[in-house]
Amino acid sequence: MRRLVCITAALLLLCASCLAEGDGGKGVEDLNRVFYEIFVGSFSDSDGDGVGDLRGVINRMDYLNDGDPESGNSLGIEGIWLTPIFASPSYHKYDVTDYYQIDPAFGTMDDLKELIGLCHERNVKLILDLPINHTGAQNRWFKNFLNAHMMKNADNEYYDYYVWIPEDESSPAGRHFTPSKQGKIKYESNFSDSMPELNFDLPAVREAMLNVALYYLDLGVDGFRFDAAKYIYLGDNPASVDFWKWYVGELRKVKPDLYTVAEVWDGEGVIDQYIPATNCFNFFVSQAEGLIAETAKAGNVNRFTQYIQQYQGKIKDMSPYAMNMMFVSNHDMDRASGYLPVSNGQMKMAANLYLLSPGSPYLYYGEEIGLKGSRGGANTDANRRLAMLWGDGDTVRDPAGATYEPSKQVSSTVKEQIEKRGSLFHYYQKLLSIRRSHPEIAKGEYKALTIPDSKAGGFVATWQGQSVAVFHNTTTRDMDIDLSAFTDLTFDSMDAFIGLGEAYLEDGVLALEGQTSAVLRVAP
Ligand SMILES: [Ca+2]
Ligand SMILES: [Ca+2]
Repeated sequence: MRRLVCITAALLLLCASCLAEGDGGKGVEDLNRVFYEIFVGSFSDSDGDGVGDLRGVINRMDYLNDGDPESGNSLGIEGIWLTPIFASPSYHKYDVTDYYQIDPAFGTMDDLKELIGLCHERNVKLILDLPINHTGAQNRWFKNFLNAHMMKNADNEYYDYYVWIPEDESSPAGRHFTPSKQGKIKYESNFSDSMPELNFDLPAVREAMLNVALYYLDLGVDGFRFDAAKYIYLGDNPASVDFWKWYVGELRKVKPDLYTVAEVWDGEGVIDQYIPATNCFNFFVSQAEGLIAETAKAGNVNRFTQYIQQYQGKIKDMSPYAMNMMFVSNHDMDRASGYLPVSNGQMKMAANLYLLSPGSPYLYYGEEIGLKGSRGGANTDANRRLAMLWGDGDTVRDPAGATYEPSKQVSSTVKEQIEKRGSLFHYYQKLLSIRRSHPEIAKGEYKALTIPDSKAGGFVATWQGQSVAVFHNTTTRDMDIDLSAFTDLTFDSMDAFIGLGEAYLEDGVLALEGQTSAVLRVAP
């Protein structure tokens, strides 16, 4: 009897901690994970038709995360973002025909369930890309909408499902409307004529889109990446922000530890408006001209660490769920290895800077092998979404329309890089391992350790009473850094270093070679 009471008490305690997860963002620490963006059609092909698919992702789970952090056989990512997988006529699938069907080229609902199960066995979160601002023109909802207008049936439930104006009315400034032969109307289509924009003033539309997300949460996914989040009401940020506050709030009611990240591709001031509603990608630091690349190219690390400290403080004041979500490139951008050469160490320094930072950073598939691809003269996004180079007979092919010159592609495949010591793959693997074994970096309280008159810099991160410090030297010059000159902290030991050179700690002086980062244990 006594034993039973103990078990009951333990269960009660467990439940209490479950509830606390979603209470005021307490569970957010577990979400500070490295995510890996998979452009599904270009990743891995399981059935020989040349198109990547969900079974392909399942087959590659050991590569991504084999569930054993000590094995050294996998990259060690902690979350996966799948670009859209719903039925759609395009290769990119951002124009959805049916939100309740997996595109047949990508697999089945059972495949998705299997992938979710596999991820969760290995403590990997899985999020789906949710393009809900617009549907595809093949969507049944849009067909019903056009029919309702053709029949002039204003009572039809789909009559106002999409944003429309009479054909003789001119489009509001800055917005694009497409004339429809059916029904003498023009429908809003800011992205493409084949991507009609839903009318989120209609409660039925909000409910329909909420149900889509609830369906997949029920299936077990951990959250979503929200496509085109600022276009819900084009040019009206407060109305779009209110929408996401409501939407995420409803989802969090059923899943307190929900993970969300929105694409608000804009300046920091606009992104800031959305943070109280949902976490957002940090576009400010990404791409060739972003702060990560700038700092990686022998830039001043102190400017970077001061920015992170300021940004962390700012977003945490805005939301208890806030996380800094940094990345260098994604499927809409030129590949990072084009402007951060692997050969001169700049790609590695960029990785050090943002992956040894707090929050939930992203890798775009292939970055870990230096995969290349840019829009180029052909002006096609397909070049930014080229087939993963497995080198082991995987039949995945470049998407339709890709024109990237194969001779410009990285020569070394996944298979070759796994077999080769010192490859970029092994570099990323080691970097993620360092991050994982120092949870203070991802989850901790961040404080910049500014080094006066130096381009080298660092920070201290404290979590659960433990502190580590990270220092970066992005220049090619070796440095001796007298730590006592700028901090009262005592450093116990050198825990790890990673980069082109080495690092040593002796008598309070950190010898940090060029293009190298060091992780030091701070005395309590
Ligand atoms: Ca396939
Ligand atoms: Ca819209």
